Formats: sequence, structure tokens, C-alpha cells
Amino acid sequence: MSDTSFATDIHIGLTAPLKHISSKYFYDDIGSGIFQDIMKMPEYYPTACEFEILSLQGEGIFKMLDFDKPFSVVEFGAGDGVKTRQLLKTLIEKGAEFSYVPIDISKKAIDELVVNMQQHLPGLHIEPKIGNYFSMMEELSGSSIPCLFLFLGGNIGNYEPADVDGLLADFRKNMKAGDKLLTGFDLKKNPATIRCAYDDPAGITKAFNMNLLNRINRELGGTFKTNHFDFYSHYNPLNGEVRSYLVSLVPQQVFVKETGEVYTFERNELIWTELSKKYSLQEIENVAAKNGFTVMEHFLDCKHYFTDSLWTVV
Ligand code: AVJ
Repeated sequence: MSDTSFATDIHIGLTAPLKHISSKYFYDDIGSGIFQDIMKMPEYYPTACEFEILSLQGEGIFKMLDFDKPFSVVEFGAGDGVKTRQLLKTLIEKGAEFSYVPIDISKKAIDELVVNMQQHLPGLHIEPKIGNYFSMMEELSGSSIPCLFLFLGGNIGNYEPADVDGLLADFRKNMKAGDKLLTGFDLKKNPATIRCAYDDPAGITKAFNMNLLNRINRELGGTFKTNHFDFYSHYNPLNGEVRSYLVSLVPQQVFVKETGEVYTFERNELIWTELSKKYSLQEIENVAAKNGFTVMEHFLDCKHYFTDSLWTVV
């Protein structure tokens, strides 16, 4: 991933033929808070499904690790850690010796996570890190400690197929023989179920998207009026893609102080904000094989809505 600034990315995104804002910018402190609310919504099934998997199948996951010495559990995009805690609890109960290395770009999220983990799992050894996956991954490589890498929550769904390969290549090149990667994939299912999860009646997902414009206003001196935009989300069951957009309701111009530019929007013009791709188990196996991994096991919830798939390097 490149290290371009928020201002540069926004300028590039708002001058492209199809305007876009990367979904990685959802997660400032406010956006991370709204995402917490999304995870509590009844329509947003992935959280409950992955919670079930990590609560009930931790022992199965532990058995597959087969590490013969103390190990690290390194989590990318740790968030609030409530789901991960279920897995860590089982590892502790089974007598595993490990340290937990959560990595997140939000300092607030990491601070809350550490307090929470210490409260619920007092014996847990935590080494929190604030930053992006890639610099942290490089920092960790070179150690001889076996690693279980966690990339949970279906975050991989936010990557375009071409970018998935780049992401997995980064993971792969920092993994040693025997290391494992547990990745959460949201699965294809009844399209109506998926549509409701990404366009909820209470408008929480809308607020999550509007925060992108508010964030530009806050951090870059933007003049977005959020009531001049709407939110639109579409699921295509043929390719498994949820794509979400902000829609300009009127012809308008928006000035952003930090970039020094005025951006012009036509009525009904779109700003694409997110891809949230749904997979089949076969697609997951193909993605793994293509990138130098083998699937050890898919750990599914009882409804088969979601999988945490355990991979090892070939
Ligand atoms: C955090 C990327 C897994 O795509 O389901 C939730 C983010 N976006 N509702 C997802 C999200 C809209 C979420 N991930």
C-alpha cells in the first residue's frame, strides 16, 4: 500500500471519472465508533456469525496450529477485539503459550481493546501496535517465533480481486514455513440478507458513509453539506459484490482547503465508497492456491453465512 496522504487520495478520488473515496478512510475515531454500532445491528449478520465461530471452534483452530513452542497471535485491524477474545480465551484454557499482538490504525480503538482484554483475560500477554499492516508486518518478519496471523471480520472483502493478490503476497512473503493465517470471508447467501446488512433501515450505514464527507470537512477544511448527498448500496448476486456510494442530490461545488481545489458534482453523480465482496468456498480455495497458500480448514458458522478459513504457506 502506498503512503499517500489523505489529502492526496481525496484529490485523486474526487477528480477521477468515477469519483471515489477509499473505504480505509471510514475508520477514524468517529467512524470506528459508528462501525461499532453497525456490528450491533440485527441486520449486520457477519459479527454474530464470526463470534459464533470463534466462540465454539477455538479448540479446532488450536489443534490445527500444531506449534511446538510459544507463538504470537498477530491480528491485523483488531478493532474492539470482542470476537478475537473468544478465541484467545480458548487458547489460554488449552494451555497455549502465546502473546497477542493487535495492530490497528486507530489509537483509540487499540487503547480500548487493551483495557478490555486485560479486564476479561487478566493473564494475557499483549503487545499492541498502532499502524498499518504493511509496516508492522515487516517489523515482525525476521523473528523465529511461530505466528498465527488473524485477518478477521471480512476485511478482505474490501479489496478488489487484483488488490487481494497484492495483500496476500505481502502476507505470504513475511510468513515462515508453519505459520498460519486465519482469514474471515463473508459468504454468498440469499441476496436479500446481504442487501439488508449493507443498507439498514435505521440509517447507521448511511451515517458511516456520511462520516467520510464530515471527515474531509474536519481534517481537510472541506465544505461538504451532507444533506446534499444520499447513500446508495447495491448487491450483485452474480459476482458477490456489494458496492456502496454517496449520491450528489443537487449540482454542487465543494471546496477543500487542504487541496486548494473546488470539486464539481452533477445531480445524481456518484462517489463510490466501498466494495464488500462475498465469496464461495471454491473462490476462497482458488484465491489461496493462486497466492501460495493451502486451505487447512474452513471454520463455518451454523448458518454457513461466514467462514474463518485457516491457511498455511505451501
Ligand atoms: C469491516 C470491511 C468487514 O464490509 O462488511 C459494514 C465494513 N461496511 N457495513 C464490511 C462495513 C458497511 C465491513 N468490514
